[in-house]
Amino acid sequence: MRRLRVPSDFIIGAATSAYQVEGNNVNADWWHYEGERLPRSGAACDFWNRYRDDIALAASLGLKALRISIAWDRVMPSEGKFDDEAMDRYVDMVKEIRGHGMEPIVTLHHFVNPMWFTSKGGWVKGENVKYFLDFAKYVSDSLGGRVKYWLTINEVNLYVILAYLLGVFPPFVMNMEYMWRALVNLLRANDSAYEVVKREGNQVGLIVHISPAKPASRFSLIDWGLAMGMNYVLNRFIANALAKGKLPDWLGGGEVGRLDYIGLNYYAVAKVKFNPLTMGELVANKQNQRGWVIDPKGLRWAIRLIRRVRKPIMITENGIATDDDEARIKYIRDHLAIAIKEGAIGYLYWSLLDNYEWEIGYSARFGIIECDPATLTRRPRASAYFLGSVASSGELTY
Ligand code: IFM
Repeated sequence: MRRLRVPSDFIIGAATSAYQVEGNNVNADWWHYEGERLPRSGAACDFWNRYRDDIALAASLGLKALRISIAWDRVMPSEGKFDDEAMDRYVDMVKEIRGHGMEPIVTLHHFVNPMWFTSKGGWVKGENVKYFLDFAKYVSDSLGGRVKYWLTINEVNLYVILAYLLGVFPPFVMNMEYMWRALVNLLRANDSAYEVVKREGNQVGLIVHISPAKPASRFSLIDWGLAMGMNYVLNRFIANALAKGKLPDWLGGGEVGRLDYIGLNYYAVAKVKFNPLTMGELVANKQNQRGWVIDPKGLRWAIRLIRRVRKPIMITENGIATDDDEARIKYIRDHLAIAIKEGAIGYLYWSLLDNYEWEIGYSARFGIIECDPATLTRRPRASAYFLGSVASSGELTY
């Protein structure tokens, strides 16, 4: 085993998102489609009521940061209306995180929109961006200077693929043109939200999801072609746009990419295989309940790709869905070592708790803390103590 010193300013913690842990986000577009096209989330982890205990538990493990998101659907349940009580609870969450000596890292948009926003045409309409900015301003005014690390939009590049190209997430659109339109609007929303949230001393970032695509068979030209296509649409387009700070002319041009640091979410590589029925599919790996192919070297590739943006990189998500906690510890060791060696500024494991994993419900367990979906009992796994001890000792053996 080798030893690695964790730089003293390197942030180690865990990540969550509002919809996946809070429960009963009844004004969200996602909630609207549950039961019909999506699994029910119900009370999720009931973080909305239990956050104080969860934050205390995270801190007791030794973690130094907790990433949360603010549910737009809760603080703006209908158009033009703000729910101050809901916002007060987020203010309290941030105070609790700080009070326990951890760094709060706050995301404004994590996949979910208020239903009223989606009914107005959602992200494909440029004129709707203003609603998000009203929300960003309200949140920024309410949280004031309590938050240093902000993240405007989670996985901007993957979200548009899931919601507007593959039709897996609401509003279930399968249209390439809509996907690009939504991406442009979200990137513009990021830039404007940056202006709204930016204050002296804070850091405002944007999150991208990078998953290097590889051909399932090195001997198949068609697999190579599919992998190249996926690398462009998912990985290279966003890296290039942010590195150049502008959109290509075919998307209308214009500056994009206002950010102080970049959040990088990396989980696995994508092995792409031709399938005559669906065109392409991803090869599944049984080691991961999500089926993703684990390869820590992919994180190095992702960091090097995103380095072109010339901004500090924080690993804002990295995780494995498994019941084999030894495998989770190995996963964390391997990826955290790469993150440190490649000069990232932080590493947030996904996720603090087993939670609602979108279109597959509660069947993927990413948590370092087990959360029983029936009883909501929390039980830290060995991986939680492992990550906490690295964070507090400043030393990683790998
Ligand atoms: O659960 C999600 C999270 O919401 C966004 N990034 C990927 C995670 C695992 O699928």
